[in-house]
Amino acid sequence: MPISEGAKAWVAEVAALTTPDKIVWCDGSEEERVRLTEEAVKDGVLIPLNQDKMPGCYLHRSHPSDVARSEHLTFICTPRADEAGSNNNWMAPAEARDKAGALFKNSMKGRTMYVVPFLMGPAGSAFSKAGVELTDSIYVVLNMRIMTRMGNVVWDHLKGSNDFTKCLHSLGELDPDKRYIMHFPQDNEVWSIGSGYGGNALLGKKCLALRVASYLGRQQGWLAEHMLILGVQTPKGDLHYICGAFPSACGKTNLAMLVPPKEQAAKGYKVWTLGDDIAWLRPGEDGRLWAVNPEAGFFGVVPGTSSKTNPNAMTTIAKNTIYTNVALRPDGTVWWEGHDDPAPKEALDWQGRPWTPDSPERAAHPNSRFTAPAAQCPSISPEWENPPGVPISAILFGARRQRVVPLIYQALTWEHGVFLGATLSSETTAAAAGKVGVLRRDPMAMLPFCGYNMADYWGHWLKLGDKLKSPPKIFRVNWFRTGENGKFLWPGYGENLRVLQWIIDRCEGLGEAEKSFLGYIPTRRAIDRSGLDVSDSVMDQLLHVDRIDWVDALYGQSLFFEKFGDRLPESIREQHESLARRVSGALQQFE
Ligand code: GTP
Ligand code: SPV
Ligand code: MN
Repeated sequence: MPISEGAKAWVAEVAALTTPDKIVWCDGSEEERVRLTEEAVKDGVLIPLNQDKMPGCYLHRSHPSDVARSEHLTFICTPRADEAGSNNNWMAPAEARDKAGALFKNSMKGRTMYVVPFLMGPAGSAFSKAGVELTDSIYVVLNMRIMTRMGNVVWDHLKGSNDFTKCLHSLGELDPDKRYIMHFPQDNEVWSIGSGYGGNALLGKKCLALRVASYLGRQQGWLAEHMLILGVQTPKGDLHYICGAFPSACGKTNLAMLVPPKEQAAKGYKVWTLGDDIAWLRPGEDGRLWAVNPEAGFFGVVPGTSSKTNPNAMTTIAKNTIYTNVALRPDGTVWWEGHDDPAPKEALDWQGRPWTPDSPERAAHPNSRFTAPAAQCPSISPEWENPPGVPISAILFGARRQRVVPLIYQALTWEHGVFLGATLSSETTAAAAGKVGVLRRDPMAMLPFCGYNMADYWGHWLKLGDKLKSPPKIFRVNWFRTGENGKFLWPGYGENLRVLQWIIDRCEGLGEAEKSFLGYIPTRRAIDRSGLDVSDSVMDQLLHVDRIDWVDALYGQSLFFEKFGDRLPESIREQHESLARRVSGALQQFE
């Protein structure tokens, strides 16, 4: 198919503003990948790794001030501030275009502008969305090639239409003081300048597939979520698909690629991977909720990845992978904290500086990442590119909470489940610039990614539930509870399947539970611990809920909800009040 006319006109317009030396239209071919990779190596953007040990793998080092998403420089630029809500930074569209426009002026002088057509979702699917990213970063092009369906496939998909998201990106000066990530959802447009890092620069990911898509989803009756998608095959042969929303660096990739522990594998459990970061959800004609992964690759956290924690990821990233900000060993292979191998005697750290095990700093950046094709994952589901997606049995909301939140509990109803999502809070991680380990509210793990007012978003969740004859059951999970010694109580990773087993039991009307003031909590014996070294007392600590803690939590929830004023859906207010009543009832019983 010919290139859409709207794309040609827009490219000319942007070229006039940014004045690149050269314009390259990307076609997505293998020949193009080889040529661009060679160029990136020549320019020092990519360092080839040991091609015998790691075929097709390269290392990229970011600017040290550009290693995570910049949430404080990310704006939703809707005509009115209340459309963006207190969950977003807002700027008036005209002001945003002026501010960023001034930075884009001549920003590509002396550089090449790449035209990167890309699809979020499989080609030919009515649910897929097209985008065109104009960028002066060859690293962005090569990453987009892995993370999306990139190239001529897009023009075929569009069939001449101009229905694509305009994604404008320039590295600018890579100066945090001259950096903006601006979203104009009403215009289906994103402008990003001054950063080359993942979520700030690969505009198909968080910018299109979450912020813009969530805005469109509200208008069109679907949801764009920060969720993994996995399938669990039970010994009976049934398949249950599960989505999980966990904040950044809280375990989505690991859960999505879970390898069953020996005991469970022997019983006949099998886990399939469909997506590790983003899910688009729609009600199906059968009254169930269906999920599609719009991405084609994984942009995953490297540190902590090993054959012990995530063997499927280790296989996935053994070839054709771009590593960002990890350490380089003398033999041209990479290393990071938590790698299978012990610390190398000498290496170059993520900034290319000599490093030894005695160095005070970490060898790999805590937010170092791999970019790898999803198709390389050994557990990739045969259904992962199925245009209508897969039907969802359960939705998990998970986060990092050292205290207060038990390992697992189940919501009483869909409305209560939406409330569990709305009150999700987590200790911050290195995935966004800022302090690590600070507790913050992160509703549905979407605080940094919801393209409109969060109160309206909760309303949209509630309305969508009304359309579902068989809504997924909703659960809250927490792999990160710690004991007195500060160590994690739950072994996590593959052993999380034991928690999924209870979740599936509950979906099938089984699974022993006690009704607590929080929701349904499994009895100690309802979690399968066969072959696992977790004592009864540790299990009790994991499942314990403390009433005083929840009096405190209720107060924090009120303060948070106040920020949304009258827009807060009545049903969320009711859920909060009924939790308060249940907690105080529990307190009276306690006294
Ligand atoms: P984003 O890509 O930022 O959205 O992150 P993610 O949610 O996919 O998180 P990921 O699976 O990459 O995990 C982040 C960190 O949490 C890694 O360092 C993991 O080793 C660690 N982690 C993941 N699952 C578990 C678990 O079950 N228990 C413990 N203790 N740590 C875990
Ligand atoms: C996250 O931070 O949630 C990520 C990485 O998945 S990024 O693409 O930078 O958003
Ligand atoms: Mn993420």
